[in-house]
Amino acid sequence: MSRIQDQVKEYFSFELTHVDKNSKARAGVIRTPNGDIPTPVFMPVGTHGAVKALQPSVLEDMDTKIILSNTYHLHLSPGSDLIKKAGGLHKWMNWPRPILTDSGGFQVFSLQKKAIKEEGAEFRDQKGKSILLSPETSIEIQQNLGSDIMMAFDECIPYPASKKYTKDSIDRTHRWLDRCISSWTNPKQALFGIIQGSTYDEYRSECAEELIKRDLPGYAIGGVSVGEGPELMEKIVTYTAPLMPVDKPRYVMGVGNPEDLLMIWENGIDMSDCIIPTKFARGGTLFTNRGKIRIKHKNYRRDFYPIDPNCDCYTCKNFTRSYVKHLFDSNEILGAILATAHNIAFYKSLAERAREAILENRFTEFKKEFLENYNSSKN
Ligand code: PRF
Ligand code: ZN
Repeated sequence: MSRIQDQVKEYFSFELTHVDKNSKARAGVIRTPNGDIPTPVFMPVGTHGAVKALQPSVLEDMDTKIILSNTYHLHLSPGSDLIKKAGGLHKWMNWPRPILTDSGGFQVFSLQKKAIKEEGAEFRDQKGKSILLSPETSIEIQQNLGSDIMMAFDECIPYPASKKYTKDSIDRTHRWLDRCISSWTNPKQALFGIIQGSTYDEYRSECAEELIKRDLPGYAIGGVSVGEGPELMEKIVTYTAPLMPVDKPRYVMGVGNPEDLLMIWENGIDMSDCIIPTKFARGGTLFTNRGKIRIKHKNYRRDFYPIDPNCDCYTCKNFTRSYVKHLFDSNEILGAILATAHNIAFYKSLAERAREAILENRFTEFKKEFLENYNSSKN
């Protein structure tokens, strides 16, 4: 029997279509059993098996290619055995396209009360029951869910971290990675490794080297956007991305604002996810090509323009700012629905425009022009 790393190649692959001639930005296609994903791609977050406020048919109409869901939350409720019984997460939530699941590492480590041991991470659920999430349980849960891409169980190192803490943590994350690989039995699901290393170049290099030895289908940069600020994040991504294999997808986890996306794409990153577009939408913050707007502001009361006149989403084609503001003012859930649909469409369009620009070797100009417009109302 061949290694799982070789078996997965029959079901999962990455094609690097083009690298921009004047930057490191790249366009490609990720092929999964549930569909192809042109890159760069932004993945909307569906933590509990639902992208908040959007039904799957709406995401399909918008041609969303892939969503992210979470091991940790679905394990706590309703449990992955139940979802397996229902036929897997795709069938259960009626989303036939690719799903990436995060391993739970990040979600557990964001908790106040937890104990990190060699075995895994121990924490208590809402009822006070002790739960251990380990490399083995994380992979078992992700295989029960049946996601197209699984993430390795890692420790997302908090910022700031000492060198000693970082070294001990990455060594343990690499031992955990080997246990993840040993538990990985389904070749229709790809396993991605996660590069940690905090702000230390030498540890980012060491992690990249260790992960590449394991010959995984894809690699991620973790441990960024954890409070280090945009300058340090750019420094880490700029340093780490070139250490990642050219012929595998590169993913930055949990990023970010439109500015952050342009930065990671410029550095040759292919994938990212973030709660920003969905979470901001529900709070009434909407993205436009001329910057963010707070739709509840009184100025929009008599504003009969669309959210973004250059957006062709359902919300912008059919409703005015005045109406969407009114929905928020009256606490109508349609406000959250229309706002979320717009923000997700905005992020999708940003990734698509970036891809076109890369294919035409004008990513740098595209980025400059986008940021000029995006920041134009700040003066
Ligand atoms: N590890 C995992 N998930 C994550 C992160 C990480 O470091 C981050 C950090 N931005 C977001 N989500 N497993
Ligand atoms: Zn719109």
